[in-house]
Amino acid sequence: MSNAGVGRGGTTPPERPNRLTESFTMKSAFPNIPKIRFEGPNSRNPLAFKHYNADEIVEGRTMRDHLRFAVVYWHTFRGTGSDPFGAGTMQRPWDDGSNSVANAQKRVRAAFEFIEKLGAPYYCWHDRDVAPEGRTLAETNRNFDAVARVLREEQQRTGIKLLWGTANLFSNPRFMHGAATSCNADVFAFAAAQVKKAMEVTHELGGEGYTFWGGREGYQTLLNTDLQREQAHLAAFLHLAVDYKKKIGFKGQFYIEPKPKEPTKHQYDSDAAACLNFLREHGLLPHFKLNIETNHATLAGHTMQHELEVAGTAGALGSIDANTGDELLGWDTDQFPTNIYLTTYTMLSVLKYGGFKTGGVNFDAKVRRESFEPVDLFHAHIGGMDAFARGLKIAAAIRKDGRLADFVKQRYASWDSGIGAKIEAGKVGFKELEAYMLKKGEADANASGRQEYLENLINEFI
Ligand code: XUL
Ligand code: CO
Repeated sequence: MSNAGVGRGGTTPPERPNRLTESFTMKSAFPNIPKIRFEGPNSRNPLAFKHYNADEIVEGRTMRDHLRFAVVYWHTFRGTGSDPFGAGTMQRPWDDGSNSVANAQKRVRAAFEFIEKLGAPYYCWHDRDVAPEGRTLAETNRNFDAVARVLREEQQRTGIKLLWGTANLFSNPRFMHGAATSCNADVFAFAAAQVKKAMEVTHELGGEGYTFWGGREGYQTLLNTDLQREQAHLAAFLHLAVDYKKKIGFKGQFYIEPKPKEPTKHQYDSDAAACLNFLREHGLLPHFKLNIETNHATLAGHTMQHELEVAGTAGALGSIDANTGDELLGWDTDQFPTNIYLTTYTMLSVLKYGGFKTGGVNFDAKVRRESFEPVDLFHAHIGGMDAFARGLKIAAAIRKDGRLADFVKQRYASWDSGIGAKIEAGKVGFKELEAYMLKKGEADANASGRQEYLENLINEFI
């Protein structure tokens, strides 16, 4: 009973929204919305792709395989639109608002109808997004199993796959001091039991990865925090997860998702460099890759491109959470990505490091509180997918053109022979370098960095 409000040709004006009280009686959750198709850049249909053409080949691979789009369960099917100043606004006629298992199962059908119509090959969840918590851990696990059965059915029916699963270790008040880094050892044990179960369900559903984001693994004040002990506990927790992964034969990729703050003042997984250092220090690097999120990068004072390059040069670029922040707001607004420069730079880095293997472009993004109709979910995802398709095509064109890569190669030409090659090969020490420079008297002249030329070059392709 969703009023899509927008016809195929895009000429129908939006109808009046459904009232929130209207009960969901129809079989389809999105009855007025067709399967989203590629219509090309001249289409004016808001429910069509202008650039994402799943079967189109770019650099020898289909767009579908390059981008591996995923829909998140948490924002898209559990987001209510509430904020600290007001109640939820979202119209979700398929959802009765209750915390029952039956409602959770019904919601799965709506979710898969959405993902199928959109044509995204993957989805992602937290354990608590898909199934309600019970009074005890045992009851919670039973709820999870009951909903996972429906998830499996819908995966089989549609061919949609699980990109990664994760455990929500931050919403329940028991996690107020963190999960693996809690001062309360029982909470560590609870978190371990929860991750064990979430890994099992991910494995059962054929998940291609499993993500650890340190929700409250950090501190609000150092006055009450034993930083050394908390970080050691986090490392121990991740080692236990690696051990359990082997025990159950789960072959999916483990990811760490950096974020500097929110909900805590400081999170231990604050940015890509901090995560890599932590993983290396604790012997975990071979078992993890990074899941880089745009809005987390900017909260850390970095660009997405910076975080991707830091992960990529370490051989640890695994997946991305695609969204964007707001330049004027200093928090995690999780908006859908529409900026073509952002998607171009993102895809330039992704292609440079060999493309996604187990990861993909996961829309960890939410529609605005004011965009409360079901059709807004389609507009948001279509826009994000088209923005990434354009980013992919532009990045491939820049790579084919070759001027950018040639410029960078040429910029470092002094390292390809002579003294530069000797330094890189480790053949000279300070003594030899001094002798070299005493003989030469002055360094060769510098060349321009040509930033403006390069920015113009990028614009030739946008
Ligand atoms: C929070 C965030 C999470 C992770 C998964 O900012 O990005 O949703 O992606 O826990
Ligand atoms: Co995320």
